[in-house]
Amino acid sequence: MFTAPDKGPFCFGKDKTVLTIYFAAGQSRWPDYAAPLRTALAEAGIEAQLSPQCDDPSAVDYVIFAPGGEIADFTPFTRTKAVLNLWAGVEKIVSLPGLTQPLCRMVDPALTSGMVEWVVGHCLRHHLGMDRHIINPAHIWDPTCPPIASERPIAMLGMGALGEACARALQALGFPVTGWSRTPKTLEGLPCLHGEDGLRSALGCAQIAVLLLPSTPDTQGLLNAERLALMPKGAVILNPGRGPLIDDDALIAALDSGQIGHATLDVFRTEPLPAAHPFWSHPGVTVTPHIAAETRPQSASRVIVENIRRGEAGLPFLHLVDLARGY
Ligand code: NDP
Ligand code: OXD
Repeated sequence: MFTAPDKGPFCFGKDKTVLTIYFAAGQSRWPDYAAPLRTALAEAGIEAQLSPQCDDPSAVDYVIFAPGGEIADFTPFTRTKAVLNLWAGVEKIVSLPGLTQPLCRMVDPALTSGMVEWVVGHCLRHHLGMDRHIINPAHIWDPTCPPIASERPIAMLGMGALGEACARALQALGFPVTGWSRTPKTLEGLPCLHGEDGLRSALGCAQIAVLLLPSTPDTQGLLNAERLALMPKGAVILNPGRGPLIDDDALIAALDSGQIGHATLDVFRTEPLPAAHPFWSHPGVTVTPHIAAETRPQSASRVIVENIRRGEAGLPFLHLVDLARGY
């Protein structure tokens, strides 16, 4: 049986189904999520037994999940109508054994805001050359003004929920942004390319490239030596997407040669980034510890509950992952 350790099951009416929802997103997250999830369920009029414990997987209607959570095999979850991920990235889930249930990734307005702030902040750091003035031990008076935004083309690789929001925010500051995605897209006022030719063309003029692609078999090592060489000399790379998008050795070589001026990296092939990894000590690399954006319990709980509501109403789930495609 499921237990609701602190509050017990929700019961708002005698004749309604009480759903069983298993919070399998890690015990450490439960204290932050318990109240917002219960509030969102109550607001949606959904009766549920919500618990971070599960004694009977075959009785679970919905699983709330995160990588590193409690489930390594979905086979016993025979009745489960959807797995609702708290993360946007799903590469650690799509290949878990027994996952035949619909998988929904997280598109959370607060997570999107966080990503927009990280991307805009780091673009502006490089665009304005802020480091020159922040770290200036010799007190050099160099009045060179940076170009204005309209003179600094940016490539946004990945034009999904996060990429498009970041592209629009950068555009609003005046940067000419070219997007790139897997499929052709027509977006109001925002050029978006696709395919190998599109990638070459987006990189060919980009002084800053932002990687907001998922990690899939098709995107492994996407930014390799050949593609880094397409960029204007001294270009900047921002990677808040996933570590495997970049060929690490090719990036170090491009930084050493000056082809790439700087790389600000939030995600890595191995996390935490191993102490001996050359990224830590390379003067052309800024490491941030996978903090670009985080799912927030209040807003994410509403997204999760909306999907449960849709599942119960027989409506299509939002943010459904294509397991074969990997995102
Ligand atoms: P979406 O699924 O909404 O968007 C993914 C985008 O990548 C789409 O535009 C898609 O193209 C494009 N894409 C996928 N595969 C390819 C390919 N082979 N070639 C070209 N384009 C491709 O994801 P989100 O925007 O929500 O998130 C993007 C990634 O950001 C996540 O997968 C995750 O890895 C990372 N992330 C990092 C965080 C952090 O803190 N560092 C926080 C949250 C997310 P199309 O539109 O044609 O399908
Ligand atoms: C995510 C992340 O995918 O935090 O949500 O990286």
